[in-house]
Amino acid sequence: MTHRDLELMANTIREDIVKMLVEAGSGHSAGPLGMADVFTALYFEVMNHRPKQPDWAERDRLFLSNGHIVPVLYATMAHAGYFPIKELMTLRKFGSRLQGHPERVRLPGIETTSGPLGSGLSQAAGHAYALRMNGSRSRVYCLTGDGELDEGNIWEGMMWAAKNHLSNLTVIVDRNNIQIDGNTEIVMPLGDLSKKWAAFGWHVIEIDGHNMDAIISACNLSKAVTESPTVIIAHTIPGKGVDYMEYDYHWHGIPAGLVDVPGAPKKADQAKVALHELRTLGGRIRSEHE
Ligand SMILES: Cc1ncc(C[n+]2csc(CCOP(=O)(O)OP(=O)(O)O)c2C)c(N)n1
Ligand SMILES: [Mg+2]
Repeated sequence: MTHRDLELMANTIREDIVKMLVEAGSGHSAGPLGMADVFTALYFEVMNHRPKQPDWAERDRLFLSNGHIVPVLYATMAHAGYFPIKELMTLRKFGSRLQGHPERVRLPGIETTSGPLGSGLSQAAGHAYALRMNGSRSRVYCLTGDGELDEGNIWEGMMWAAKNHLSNLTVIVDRNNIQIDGNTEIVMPLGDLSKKWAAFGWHVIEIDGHNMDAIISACNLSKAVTESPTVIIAHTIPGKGVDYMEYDYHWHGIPAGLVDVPGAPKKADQAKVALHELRTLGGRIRSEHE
């Protein structure tokens, strides 16, 4: 796929995220919309995987540590061919394979159960260590939130991964500057994240998390680092693509259409406005059918 096609795929994934959350009547909007470009790059360009053979031993693994952004993972997996796209509309329904936080044993292709923040990096590091012991060439990609870095276990995992020179591990931090109740620098300042990860022994790359070339280059570069694990700090816009959601932490954990939020359309119009914006790429194309 060309990078332009990848950008369009990310936009389609954003539309599906809005639709599935509206259908569920609950769930997280900001993080999933912000990470659609990164997930598209991973599943359509970077990772070595087989959607029709999710347990393929030589696959690269994706550990979603910030489990609440799983709508973007489900939507990307469906478009990559893991399961039918129409199943996305079962999100959060009783008995569905697509729960509000991912469960490894429910849906083939999910590598770890998550939701409780802070555990995924340690799990990913352990898995990377085991792969190396087995002589595997597979890589592990671990996704974390920035607010999630407030969890102490993350920093233990960072030390352990660096100590063991886990160069087959790439962490991608969603640096969107929001968390559940506010902006990260107000709730718990993270300061200079690059310097912190570097001080813990990691190779650090900082990118614009909406720039397809930058995402793909950073992931490829991480494959060439041999002495340490790599962290990609991806600067993203929470709620990306839906103007009234962008940068606003109130959209961390609600879908369009549930509540009136200052600065947003009335709740009855939120879904329609969001989908129209995504379909017209924020007014960059004139009609939804162009
Ligand atoms: C151990 C734990 N504590 C609290 C929560 C509740 N919680 C879910 S998401 C979230 C905010 C995390 O911030 P960030 O990782 O930046 O996610 P974003 O808001 O950017 O999507 C919190 C506190 C949780 N899931 N797990
Ligand atoms: Mg965040």
